[in-house]
Amino acid sequence: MITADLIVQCLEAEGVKFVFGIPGEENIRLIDALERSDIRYILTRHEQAASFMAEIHGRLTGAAGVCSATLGPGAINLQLGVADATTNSTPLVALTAQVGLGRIYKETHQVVDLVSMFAPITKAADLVPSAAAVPEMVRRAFKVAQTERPGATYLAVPEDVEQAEIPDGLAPLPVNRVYPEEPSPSQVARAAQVLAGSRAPILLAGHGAVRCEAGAALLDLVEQWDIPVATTFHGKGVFPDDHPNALGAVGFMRHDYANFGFDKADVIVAVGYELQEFDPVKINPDRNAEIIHVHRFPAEVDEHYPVAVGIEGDLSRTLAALGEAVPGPLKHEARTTKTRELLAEELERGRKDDRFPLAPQRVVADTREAVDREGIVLADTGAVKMWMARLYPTYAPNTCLLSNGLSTMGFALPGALAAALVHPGRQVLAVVGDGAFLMHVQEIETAVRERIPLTVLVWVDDSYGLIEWKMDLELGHHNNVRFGNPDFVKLAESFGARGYSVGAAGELLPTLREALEHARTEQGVSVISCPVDYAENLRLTDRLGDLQGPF
Ligand SMILES: Cc1ncc(C[n+]2csc(CCOP(=O)(O)OP(=O)(O)O)c2C)c(N)n1
Repeated sequence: MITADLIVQCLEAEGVKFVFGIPGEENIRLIDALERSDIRYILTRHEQAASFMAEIHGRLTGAAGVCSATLGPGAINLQLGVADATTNSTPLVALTAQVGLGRIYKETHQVVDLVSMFAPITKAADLVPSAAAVPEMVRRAFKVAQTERPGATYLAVPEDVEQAEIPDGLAPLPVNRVYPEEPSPSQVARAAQVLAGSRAPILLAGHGAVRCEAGAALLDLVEQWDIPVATTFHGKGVFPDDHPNALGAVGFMRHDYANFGFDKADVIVAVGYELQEFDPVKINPDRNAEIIHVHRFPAEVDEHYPVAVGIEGDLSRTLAALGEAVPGPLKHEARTTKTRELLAEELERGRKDDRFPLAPQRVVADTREAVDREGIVLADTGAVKMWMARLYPTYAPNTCLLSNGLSTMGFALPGALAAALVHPGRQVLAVVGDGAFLMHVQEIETAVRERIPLTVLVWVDDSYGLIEWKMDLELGHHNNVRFGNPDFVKLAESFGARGYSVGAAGELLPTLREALEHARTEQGVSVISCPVDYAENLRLTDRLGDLQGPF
């Protein structure tokens, strides 16, 4: 046995089902050892796509997704998804080759200091110095990646270490889990005191609430207290948007409907909120709301996030303890009704809007119509994310996935492949701008080859739309954002996939349904190109600017 075999044994012991990546000369033995295991190696067409696949795998399972690359250029290509995972609190383990220990100390072909390059974008980055270190180092990489607050970890395996014969007796270490603590009764009592003096409390559910599966406890507490609940973009779905207490999502660049719920709030109960999700200045600009911070770890310091009480521990048990300490219902002046009406009206107007190119609201409404409650939508970064995040009603956690920590373009298409592997049988839809689509269009080949069902809805505006929007807003004009596009139907067909082009508003919904059905019944791969009318972008920001609260 050589080190490569031991690494694979350790991955199996961690429960790894997939490794995403591209091999290189320096890790062929690892790839070969994977082939002899029960782990499925998904060969991708870009290492960056492999890192996004591992990230979405980690996001949906809570267990680290694994991506792999060769040394130097391959490893560097993994970095965007690795950084995205860390900033999006998602467990991921990146494994790459490195030049052998026999030459790493000198100027030598393809050497760069990978550990130093990965250190700032991971929770831990290390070089594996010997076969003997493998069981401990792989176990630690997974443990650190998966422990709250989760993120990426990195291991570099030198070529000569990977090939080394291993001494007898080396085996994977047993996997242990880190269990959350019980909330401190004295902190719960302090929180109860703050709530007793509050006239307008509001609840904010963030990404941590999704990861820690606090949805059921959240629902119980909100119904008991009868207070409004907003989610972050990453929290979407942890509280169902069709519940009467749901305000929708906060995080949009302007004062959106849900933000009005915070205008009068004097106490914000923040459950699993991480400040990287969006700047708390958006919900507490005047710093007059006190924060009850409920999470597995202490809050980051921010002047707009004044923590009156921090409770660290299991989120569901903390919410239950708060419910026992404060029976409710609580009085609150913030009203959900007006916010909910505004959201519903905007979506309803969109549903009936027959213009071509399509109104963004129409695309969101039809997407919601085509995807069932458990179906997973991945919305890429751009204006498309803004429309989906604020308007797409979400009913279950992890069914509307966005990148709002690093806000990277390009993750949604490769991520959709991982989502389909994790949840075969569930609908999966990648919703991407035409800019982001061409960043990872090559993974359509991966989907076709590996028979992974994939449906991609491309919002076509021939521009980096979000940047055009921002330039128009702040500069009054735009430049260097417009581009041309290929024929998306022919492009899809050239990969052996189906291509659809939406030519009228009424065509979108039946096309979405047909493509999703093709994915379900035949593991089909489809690309739908849908022209959108981004004149709505400025209209939206103008309208929100004119909206007067509080309500
Ligand atoms: C990898 C990466 N590059 C650049 C950006 C900056 N950026 C954010 S949104 C955006 C435009 C996205 O364009 P497109 O994918 O066409 O979507 P649209 O905004 O038109 O909906 C850009 C360039 C980013 N977030 N990530």
